[in-house]
Amino acid sequence: MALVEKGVLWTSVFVNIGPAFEQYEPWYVQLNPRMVVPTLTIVEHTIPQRVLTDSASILQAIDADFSGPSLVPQDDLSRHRMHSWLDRQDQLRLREFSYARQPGLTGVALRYSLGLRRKRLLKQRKRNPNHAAVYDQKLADLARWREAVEDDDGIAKIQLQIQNALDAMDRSLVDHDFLAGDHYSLADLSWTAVFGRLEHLGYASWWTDERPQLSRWLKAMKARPSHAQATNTLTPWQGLQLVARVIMPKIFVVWLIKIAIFWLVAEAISSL
Ligand SMILES: N[C@@H](CCC(=O)N[C@@H](CS)C(=O)NCC(=O)O)C(=O)O
Repeated sequence: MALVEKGVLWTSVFVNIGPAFEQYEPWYVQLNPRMVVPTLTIVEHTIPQRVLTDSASILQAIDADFSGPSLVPQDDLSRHRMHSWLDRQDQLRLREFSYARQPGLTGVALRYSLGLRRKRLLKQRKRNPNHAAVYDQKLADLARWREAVEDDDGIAKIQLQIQNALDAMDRSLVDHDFLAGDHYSLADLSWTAVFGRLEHLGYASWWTDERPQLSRWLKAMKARPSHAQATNTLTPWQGLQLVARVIMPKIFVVWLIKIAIFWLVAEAISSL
């Protein structure tokens, strides 16, 4: 969204963070040793290629590096407000919250995937000993992540932090059109993405049934052309294809082994 707002030419590379776990492949680890999305590679003719990780840093670099409308307020008070909203977003453990609270079968699959992730990381560590240290860090991160998902009190605390932030936003939006003040900024951008995640988890009533200012603000954010151009929602069919592409070859191999065993047993019996 920030790239669209700035009028920068960009292309997206789809990284399947589950079930294919492409973020653990060595090519991605080299770009982003924390093995998370997003990652931004800035390719320009005039400056050497730069790789940026962590959304708050990515957003600030996009604003600083490219011309186009400024996404950082000029006055000190608004700039301070913007940074405090960015920090508040950065501190939320949204990944843990999402994995714990994702409803339905998707939720079951996501939580189950945490065990598969460990196996995949151990495999990648063995295959790529030159990256062993970063794989160890990721394994430690994964252990904390799994612990957090199972800790109901901890997840309830994250929920409270989110709801407190929403209350504060709703109050500040009484006097201003945007989170940092009277101008659209990186704070609006970054929190719009959080609302996308909360909506996906089924918490839209947190701003449709209560917090009217927030509801008005989010409608305006979603009406910006950058929202439609930058969000890419998978249809259920595309989601199914994504999972099938990873699972089907495995099922095929298992069936091949079963048929081979059956054939060997049948051969052994007939030769008796
Ligand atoms: N603070 C980081 C958080 C990134 C993050 O947690 N990304 C998750 C999205 S669910 C991810 O890539 N998870 C994959 C993994 O940890 O294996 C940022 O904003 O860039």
